[in-house]
Amino acid sequence: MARINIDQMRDFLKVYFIAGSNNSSNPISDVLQQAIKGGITIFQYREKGSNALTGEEKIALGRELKEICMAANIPFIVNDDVELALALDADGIHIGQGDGNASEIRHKIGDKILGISAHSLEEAQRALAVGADYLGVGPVFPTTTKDDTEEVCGPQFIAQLRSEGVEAPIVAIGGITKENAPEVVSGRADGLAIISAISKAADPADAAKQLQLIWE
Ligand code: FQP
Ligand code: MG
Repeated sequence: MARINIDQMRDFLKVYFIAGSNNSSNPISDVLQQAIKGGITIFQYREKGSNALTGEEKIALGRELKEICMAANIPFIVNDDVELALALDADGIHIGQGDGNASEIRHKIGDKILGISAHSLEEAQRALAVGADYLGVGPVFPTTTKDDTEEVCGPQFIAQLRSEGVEAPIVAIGGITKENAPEVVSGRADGLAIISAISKAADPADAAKQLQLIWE
């Protein structure tokens, strides 16, 4: 298999749902299935934070969520854990700036999708130089899901990266809702990465649908 094509990557990023077992009071496999019905285009398994599963339980849930994604034909990405991504034969991995040597990780995963978080032009350029298929940029708005985030950059930071010549696929992350998503689209992101606005929605299918409609 060859590396993913840029246009296909852009399409997959449109509605990027990220979640783990602690992001909903309902079983996350149910939430994922509803989100898929609503039209999410890619999923990241992020099992992290308070009460997160570890060991065999983390692997078992990953296997279950991967099966759901496979059946729905959407890519299954693993957050941080390269060994888990390989063990589950995930479609890809997402890493941040503190998650290890990106170049070594690109080597380990072969042609799987590699997403890298970037908070500056330099980080973006370095990520692309070592073989990132897409960039995660944010937080574009304040978020409560994660407490160790960088400063809020605003959706205009993505527009700035574009004007500085970054043409690679970019997904925006952090505090995105259906209300503020249009600003993110105007900032020329290729996609919206969402945790809470889907996982904690009363109706995750409808929440995903509303976000997907922004691209229509
Ligand atoms: N962008 C994306 C994506 N996914 C992420 N998980 C992050 C950014 C954040 O390592 P990181 O990555 O800074 O924090 P954590 O590992 O706690 O998530 F682009 F996919 F939307
Ligand atoms: Mg990380």
